[in-house]
Amino acid sequence: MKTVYSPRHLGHAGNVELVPGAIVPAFELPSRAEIIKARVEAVGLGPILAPREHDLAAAKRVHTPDYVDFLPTAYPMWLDSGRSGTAMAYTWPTRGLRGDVRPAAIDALLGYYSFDAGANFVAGTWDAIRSSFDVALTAAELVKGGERAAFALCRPPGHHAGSNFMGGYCYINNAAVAAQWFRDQGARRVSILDVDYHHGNGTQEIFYRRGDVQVMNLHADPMVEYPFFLGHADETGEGAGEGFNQNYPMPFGTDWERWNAALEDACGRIEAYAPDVLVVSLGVDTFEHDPISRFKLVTEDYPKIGRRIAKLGLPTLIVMEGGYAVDAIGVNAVGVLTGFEDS
Ligand code: 6XA
Ligand code: ZN
Repeated sequence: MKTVYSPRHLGHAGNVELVPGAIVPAFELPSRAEIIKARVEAVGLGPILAPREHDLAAAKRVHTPDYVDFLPTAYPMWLDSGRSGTAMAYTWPTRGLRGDVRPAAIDALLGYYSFDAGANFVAGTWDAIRSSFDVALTAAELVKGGERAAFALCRPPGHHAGSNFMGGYCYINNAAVAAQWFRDQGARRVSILDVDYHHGNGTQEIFYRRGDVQVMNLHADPMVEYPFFLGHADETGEGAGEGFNQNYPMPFGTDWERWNAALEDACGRIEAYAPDVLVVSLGVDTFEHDPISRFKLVTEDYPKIGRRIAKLGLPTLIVMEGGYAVDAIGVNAVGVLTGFEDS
């Protein structure tokens, strides 16, 4: 399997994040992607390719143009306002406030275009976002060109980013952009399977009213876990999208047996939908030792995920999302890929 990777993610570093009670160094670290890349090399998964540059028009197929255009301006505006360090949102146009007026100040724009304080900017953030987008589309091209599968080693991740908002370390929704790109290239139906520990609220929101992109999401119950405000089992799509969104919220402590039952059900629905191509949002924060998550998958489970996905027999783009147990992230993420390759 070919991997697409860019070192331009490295500038998205030194970020901080707000967790209950404190501002701490962000869990979403540059070393995550470097360790996965090193593991790809160590197991000889296949060649590692640099991304080709793509027009941002592809991002504007799933995000609003004003949102995409805001992203490169955010940090320069932050500097122009006399600040340095991390640009972070702190005010949101929630219920009772005006969400229909786009404000002018960077402090307000950060909140206007986000749902939490988890998508922050430092000097290298835009370049990393841009490279992550290019990585996803370059890997999508490999799949379109006939590869059975390709791995987009995206950083930053994307599945929390919706049509006009960022959050949860995500800015451009790489998996959604790729799914739309496949549609635009002639795929009639695309399935997205999101196996990250957290609900992919952005992906759900983008395709919620569409029947041409099916979205399957396995994640921790949003009643008790981030992103809290979406991801319940009764969210099944609307209008033309009715029946094409499926959520599998699961309790803290979920182990392989329970998680695998959800995976089986999701795979059955994908088989019934019979898409032309599959996009996998791959998070390995379901791991028992993940520092911010509470599922109990073990390292031996990850190749099983890859084998089950491979059994679908679909052209498959695998897009990297979360996973914060840095010591194990390479073995676990690449375990999914080698499991796929072995079957
Ligand atoms: C909020 C947790 C952000 C989770 C990001 C993630 N502090 N999403 O892994 O998949
Ligand atoms: Zn996650």
